[in-house]
Amino acid sequence: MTFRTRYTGLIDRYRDRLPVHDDTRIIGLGEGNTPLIRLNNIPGALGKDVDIYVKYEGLNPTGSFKDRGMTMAVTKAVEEGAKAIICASTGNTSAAAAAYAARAGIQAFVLIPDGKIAMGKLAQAMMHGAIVIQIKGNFDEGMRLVKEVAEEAPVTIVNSINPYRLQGQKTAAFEIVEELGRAPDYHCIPVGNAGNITAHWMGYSEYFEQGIVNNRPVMLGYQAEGASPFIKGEMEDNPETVATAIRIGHPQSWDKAWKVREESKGWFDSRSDEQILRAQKMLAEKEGVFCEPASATSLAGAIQDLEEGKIPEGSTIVCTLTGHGLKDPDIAIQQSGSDMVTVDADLGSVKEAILKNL
Ligand code: AN7
Repeated sequence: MTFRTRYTGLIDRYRDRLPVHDDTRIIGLGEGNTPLIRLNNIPGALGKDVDIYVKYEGLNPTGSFKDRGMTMAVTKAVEEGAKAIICASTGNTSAAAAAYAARAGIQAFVLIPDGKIAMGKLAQAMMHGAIVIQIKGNFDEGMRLVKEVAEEAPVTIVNSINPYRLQGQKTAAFEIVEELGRAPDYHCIPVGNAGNITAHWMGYSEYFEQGIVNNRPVMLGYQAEGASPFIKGEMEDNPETVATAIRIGHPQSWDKAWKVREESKGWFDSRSDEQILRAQKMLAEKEGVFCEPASATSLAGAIQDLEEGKIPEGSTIVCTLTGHGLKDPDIAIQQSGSDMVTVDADLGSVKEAILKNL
């Protein structure tokens, strides 16, 4: 019997490709190494002959892809002597910042939009001991305030404008390539601040430029219709969407993401809240994969582009599912609540409920 080496997280695994030293104290929680799940039922339901894989980033320690960047950002902040970190967040960044700060023994401050953050994410930030500052404004206003306050107080910003975040997040592309033996033809990804699409392209390009693979994917970035500055071609001030994670009108990695689109010959497009929720439900019902609404934007994107022939049959597609479905139980229950039946607590009623649904 041989035992597998214990997986200790992405910094250990990709140490040579990340800006760490031999004696760097790693602040990690075993992040990365998430499953790449081939969809068995959805392509058939769409009547399309394609291989669609979902990279289930919801299985990271705090339930989103943010852990990849946060392990790097907090490791470096601690190495540089920081006693506190700060971020603005639509929820997942604050959950990750709170957890990694707790792990490091430093203080996290998180600015969140008042009332527009999914319940699971708020619970995480509070449980991990972050100081949660709700602002009467949206993410973009919070981001502006974080940049201003970091000039006046000893706090390290861990939003994706911190370059270590993208370094950590690029490892998702490494994992995909290693598993497929090549890069996919198309990579579909939800876009908010556009840090993740930028980081993926960095990862794919690193392997490509070093001759580890000889292809790179076409990068497809999808936004929610009500929060779609990349589709409108300009920043917007009042973003609105059910997918609160990507309720962002002033993306921080604006120029970088346009460059990704150009270099990968990709495109940006938007999907309605209805399409996003339909894709989320479809993944849960047909594949057993539960992601949060923002994450399903990638699949909603791929579905319409397949239907319209923009993505040809025969393609290998990877859709990033950025966050776990349990992050936002309210939306999930609202979507599915009508599926529940309430019956009397007797055998006849329970039996009837089963037989009429078989
Ligand atoms: C589930 O947590 O910006 O395009 O403050 O939580 O890299 O911003 C979250 C972003 C997609 C968009 N899916 O990624 C935050 C935050 C989920 C997310 C995105 C986010 P970027």
